[in-house]
Amino acid sequence: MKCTGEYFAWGGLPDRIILSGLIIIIMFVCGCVEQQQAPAVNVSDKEDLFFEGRKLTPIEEQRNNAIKGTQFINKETYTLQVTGMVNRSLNLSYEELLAFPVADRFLRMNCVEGWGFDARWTGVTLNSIFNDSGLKPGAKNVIFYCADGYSTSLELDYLTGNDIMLAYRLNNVTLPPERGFPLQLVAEGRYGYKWAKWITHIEVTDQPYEGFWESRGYSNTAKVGERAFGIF
Ligand SMILES: Nc1nc2c(c(=O)[nH]1)N[C@H]1C(S)=C(S)[C@@H](COP(=O)(O)O)O[C@H]1N2
Ligand SMILES: [Mo]
Repeated sequence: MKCTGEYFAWGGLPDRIILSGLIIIIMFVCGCVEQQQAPAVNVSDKEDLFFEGRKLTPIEEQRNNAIKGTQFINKETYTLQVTGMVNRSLNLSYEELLAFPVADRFLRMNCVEGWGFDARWTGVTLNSIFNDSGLKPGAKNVIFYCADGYSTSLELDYLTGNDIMLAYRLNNVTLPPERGFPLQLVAEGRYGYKWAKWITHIEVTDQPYEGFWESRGYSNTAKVGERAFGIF
């Protein structure tokens, strides 16, 4: 250690203090730099914070809600079943879902608890899926069954008329597991409890249906701005 030895031989006590100080500062700075190094991120997986000129709520600031916590679904083995009053039942893989025409929209999600957030939603419309499956005359409702046992339903006319989508990307990143990977229903204009996550099965029916929260007293229409529970 020629260099260090020379410094120590040359320096008096104040120099040593200054040198030690410098070394500590350098170590500290190096430590900081090292801590700031994030794991390699895929640039295409970087979250969008603006979309079509509008500000998005960062995912970190978006709340989430689930009756049984996060479900972890294996992309390789996952399929979305489409059954009931369709001409042809479907069993769509994740790759097949991504291959449909892409819907991409700015929309707000509002939970009945009073919180909400603005996000960019990207996915496949139910119209695209029903275009493949066909729909039998007389079909009225669509039930969404989820991996955690949750379920909810919506009127077929609302879903087709508003070109409602199943999202697989949120703020332009793959839907995170806690947010419903692989699919969350983007129930525009309806309360959060209609935004089913971890959807595994869609059933088309002519029967009325009450989902998890609906069978516990929450409104089955769940329109944002309308009363969602009891008389309040
Ligand atoms: N499968 C499943 N989907 C669900 C729920 C749930 O418990 N399980 N909670 C609903 C409720 S009450 C809300 S407010 C939204 C919250 O969506 P987020 O977690 O993406 O913010 O998810 C909805 N979808
Ligand atoms: Mo909710």
